[in-house]
Amino acid sequence: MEQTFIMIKPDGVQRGLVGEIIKTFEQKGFYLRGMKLVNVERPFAEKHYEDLSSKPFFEGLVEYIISGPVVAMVWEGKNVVATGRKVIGATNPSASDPGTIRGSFAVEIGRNVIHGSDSVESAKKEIALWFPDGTVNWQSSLHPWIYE
Ligand code: YYY
Ligand code: MG
Repeated sequence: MEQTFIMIKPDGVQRGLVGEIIKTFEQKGFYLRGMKLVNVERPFAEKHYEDLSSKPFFEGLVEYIISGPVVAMVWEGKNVVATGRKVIGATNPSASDPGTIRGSFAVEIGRNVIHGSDSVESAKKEIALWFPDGTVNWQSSLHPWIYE
């Protein structure tokens, strides 16, 4: 099944939103496959956001990501990449729909609480970067009650 990379950014951790965010993905019916709390080194943050290196906000973005621990996760499920992006909400919290994570918990684009892969291809790249030793393979006993 499809997997995505989700990261609770330093503001999400500092503000105590870890449980709330995990709950959202769990209750939707996605499966947690990997999770770790990490202090990100600058070169690693630059690598994660390398596609944005020419953007004017890149330096500030890297500073933000290394400003405190983040929670890195792999979630699995049907259409989890696209659905995960919907659950997270638009990049700028001013435009995120109410009820989305960013719509509910964020105000500024540079403090938008959470990252989610934008395509299946970038999910694969990000999971390989953040979880080089692989993730945990398990099957929820509730699977037939969530998936037909
Ligand atoms: O995938 P997503 O996080 O929704 O947006 P991206 O376009 O990939 O940008 C990554 C990250 O960069 C965004 O979550 C906040 C920050 N950012 C910013 O600070 N200012 C912008 N104008 C655009 C993005
Ligand atoms: Mg992105």
